Amino acid sequence: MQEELKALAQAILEGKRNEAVELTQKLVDAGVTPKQILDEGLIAGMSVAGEKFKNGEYFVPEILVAARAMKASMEILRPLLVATDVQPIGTMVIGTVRGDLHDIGKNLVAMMVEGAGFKVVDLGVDVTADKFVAAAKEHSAQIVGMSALLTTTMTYIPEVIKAFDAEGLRPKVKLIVGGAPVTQEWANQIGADAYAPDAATAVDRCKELLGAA
Ligand code: B1M
Repeated sequence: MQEELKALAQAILEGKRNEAVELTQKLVDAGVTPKQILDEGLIAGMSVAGEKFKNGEYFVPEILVAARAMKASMEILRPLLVATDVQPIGTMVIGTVRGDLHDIGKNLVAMMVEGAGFKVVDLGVDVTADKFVAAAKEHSAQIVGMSALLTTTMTYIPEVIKAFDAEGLRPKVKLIVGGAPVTQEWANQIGADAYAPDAATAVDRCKELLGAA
């Protein structure tokens, strides 16, 4: 089944959704564990896609189709993973902040972080500080991600950070920020724990933050 696992990683990398779904089902039927299919098929494929994105070999459309293929395969694996109690490497709550309806970049980050083995709770767009805090508590998230695409909404991010401070959650929950107008310098200034300029780097930062959470 090693060949099929490699083929699955390749199908994810190339964004071939139907092929990825077929191979995932074939591997499940052959008795390969959901964990192995996740690690050596889906995550392996998404990691290479992430590297290519960072190197400038892949652009947003390629990442989107790869993530879509991964999501389709995950539909098959998710119930099996739950049944076998495979633990995610961490939990991230993510959303686009209040007043902001842009979600393409946030979705990419969510998909890639999920592809790296995290459980991701996506709160959608126009998310208030209260909602971020409540979801972080409910899901015992180690990481909360905030996305903002407008100069008028990025200013809400410090409000969310203040809410986490006020709840005394900062030692347990690490906050990562991103979106076109957000910079590393600004992230430092507002006291965020991490900043990522793109979805692939967000995966690296989230893994680093897990060590700190
Ligand atoms: Co809007 N929009 N938009 N828009 N829009 C921008 C952002 C804008 C730069 C266009 C422009 O004027 N040139 C401008 C903002 C100007 C500013 O604030 N400085 C703008 C504006 C003004 C507006 C409206 C106000 C327009 C109006 O109605 N007058 C309005 C606002 C609505 C609202 O949110 N309240 C609006 C509406 C819309 C649409 C609904 C039409 C649509 C959004 C559809 C959707 O998202 N479902 C839209 C779009 C598509 C854009 C542009 C064209 C593209 C954004 C995008 O999806 N990029 C954008 C111009 C542009 O960027 N060229 C623009 C692709 C995406 C993959 O990149 O989101 O940057 P991005 O995400 C990257 C990184 O930033 C990072 O990783 C991602 C992937 O690598 N990243 C993170 C993102 N979030 C992260 C979180 C992290 C880490 C990394 O950690 C948690």
